[in-house]
Amino acid sequence: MTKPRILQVGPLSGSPSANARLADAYDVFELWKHADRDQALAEHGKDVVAIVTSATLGAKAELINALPALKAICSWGVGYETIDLEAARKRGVLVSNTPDVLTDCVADLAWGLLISGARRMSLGDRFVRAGQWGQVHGNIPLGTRVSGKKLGIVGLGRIGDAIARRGTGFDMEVRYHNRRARNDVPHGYAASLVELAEWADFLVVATVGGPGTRHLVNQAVLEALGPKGLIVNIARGPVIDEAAMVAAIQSGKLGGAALDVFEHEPKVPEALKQNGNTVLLPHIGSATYETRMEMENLMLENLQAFFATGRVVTPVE
Ligand code: 8YV
Repeated sequence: MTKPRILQVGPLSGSPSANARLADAYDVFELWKHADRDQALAEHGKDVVAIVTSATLGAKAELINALPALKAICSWGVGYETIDLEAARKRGVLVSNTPDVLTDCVADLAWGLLISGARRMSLGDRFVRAGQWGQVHGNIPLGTRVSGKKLGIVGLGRIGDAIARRGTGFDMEVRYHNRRARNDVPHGYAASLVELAEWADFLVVATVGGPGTRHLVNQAVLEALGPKGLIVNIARGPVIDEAAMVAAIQSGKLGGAALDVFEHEPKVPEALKQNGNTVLLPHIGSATYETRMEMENLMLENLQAFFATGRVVTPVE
């Protein structure tokens, strides 16, 4: 039996076995291996029915429109701001992502960042490794208590909910900012993000990315969070105005930042690396063996369901 033809935008290197499983079940056109993309698309793109991509790799209109037989885009990841949904809709192309399976791990990492930032765990780790413990007078600067504090969440969706749930275990009061208030949660709603930041000790960014949320966390929000406040971001880098964040940290108007995502990944501003009040991770929110395996399985299930039934299991709507 001939294998269905798919286009893979790039290697899914953070997935345990996705590349091998795709190659096993499908006739894969490996786009990233071609130096001249346009020529490769013209030559090999005619019978491609589905694209496999990721939140990072995306699928632009130019790619979607270069594939005349395209019917589905199956992405490995929950975020889809890099996929041109409008171009897909116009062509009647289905789009799927991998929601839910990564929620717990991303929420866990948000808490790891929060505690690490507040309790200066990264700084302490660097201090010990540098052999400074016992070599210098004193120790690292005192941290901030976590339990019983005020937790602000920007974007109370699936991941925001999971972060909030963990907050109750730390005896925290939780409030959130969304475009609209939710009537199914016990947490307080702040219509103004500046007001939420003024109130919060810790502000965790868990909203979707894309043009609608770009620089939502701006200078005013960061300064409202204040010299004792900590910003945590496990969502998308561009949600925070990174230049404003660097300036606020450097001037002491913002207490600290614990970040898994950056505005221009993989570039991280030198000023953030040099500052002792930051925790910096390389976008690893979903990067556990279990979650990456579940993301891989769900992406493959979507693809399989599409070829078997013409529908996907977890459509982006
Ligand atoms: C992925 C993510 O690591 O799912 C998402 O939206 O940001 C992460 O889980 C990565 O972006 C996949 O490319």
